[in-house]
Amino acid sequence: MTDSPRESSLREVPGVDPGREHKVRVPPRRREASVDELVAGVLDGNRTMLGRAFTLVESLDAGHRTVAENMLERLLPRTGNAIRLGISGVPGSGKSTFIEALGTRLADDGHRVAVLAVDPSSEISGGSILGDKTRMERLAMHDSAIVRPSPSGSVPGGVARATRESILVAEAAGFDVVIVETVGVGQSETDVAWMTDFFLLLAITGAGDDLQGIKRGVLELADCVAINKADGDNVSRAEGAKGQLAAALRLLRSREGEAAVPVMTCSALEREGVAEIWSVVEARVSALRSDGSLATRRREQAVRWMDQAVAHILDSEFQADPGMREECERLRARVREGGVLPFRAARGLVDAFLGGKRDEP
Ligand SMILES: Nc1nc2c(ncn2[C@@H]2O[C@H](COP(=O)(O)OP(=O)(O)OP(=O)(O)O)[C@@H](O)[C@H]2O)c(=O)[nH]1
Ligand SMILES: [Mg+2]
Repeated sequence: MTDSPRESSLREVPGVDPGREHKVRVPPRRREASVDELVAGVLDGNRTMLGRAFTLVESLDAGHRTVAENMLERLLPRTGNAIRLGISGVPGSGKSTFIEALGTRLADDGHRVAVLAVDPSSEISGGSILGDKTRMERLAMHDSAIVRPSPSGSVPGGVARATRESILVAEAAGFDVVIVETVGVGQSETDVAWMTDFFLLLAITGAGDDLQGIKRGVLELADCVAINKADGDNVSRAEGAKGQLAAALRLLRSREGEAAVPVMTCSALEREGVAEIWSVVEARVSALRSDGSLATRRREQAVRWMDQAVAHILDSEFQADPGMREECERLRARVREGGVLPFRAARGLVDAFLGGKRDEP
């Protein structure tokens, strides 16, 4: 990895005393990098440029979007070569600890590992839960790894888009394992399952050997479930939960020909079972790759990405339209009073918005 030193500059500042010129050191003003510089820097694995490329794809600014899309288009031929692993689980299930254990192991073995976080709470609160406590100190310091927290203060759908694009940036920079961590909140698990090759669900046992807060819909997306914290006096509870879950999964996925979803136990803290889980991931992804279904899965993901983008673009243009904002407020008040059917009000707003668009020169 090469790091370029931050440019510092000396600028001439006219002095108060006529005839004498003072030279004052001013903080460097960061010039925006050109698409050429970004592309070259990312392909070269330059960390500074990589950071700027991530920041760029996270930006909501319309000008930045154009640069980001031009950059991504140029990087695209160099993408697609990583194993994309999505990891989710309830808060505190040990995702970050697991990624620290797996990531350092892979990096020590010669892999290049990028970790990206999807934190949908940043879209609501503007803050980033995952960013504050990544618990990946060793991995973040590793020469062959990069840990990128979730962008904060985004728009709905913005984090997912930025993460999808960040995967491409990381692949173009030569990372061969991309891990996406997400807290199990809202739409985020589905989003992550739809941007990765393998979706690993981390579970933990509750008071008994029941599993905490697993949603059926999320279970259906999982390619493997790992019951974490199988250590100390929790081992037998974890083993009990494993048996129950395996039985439940057999019922859930009883369609003929469908392979059973592996259920495993591990201790991220003690780094037990982590290598075994990675073997499952590797075997599955290479099987998908060799029979062509990985390419199919990724193409279907790309189509879904486009469909979602249409909805997001329309929504953000609608929200940004000043005329619509007033009209929305007016109709919200009427809906609140019960004076108009919500669906009819929405229809009217959309018609007005599209009508306005058509009238534009
Ligand atoms: N005993 C035990 N504790 C663990 C294990 N893995 C994680 N922990 C602990 O569980 C707590 C939460 O771990 P994190 O890795 O931050 O969990 P997380 O799922 O990333 O949490 P959020 O990002 O907040 O959703 C920490 O105190 C960890 O030390 C494990 O395998 N065994
Ligand atoms: Mg975490």
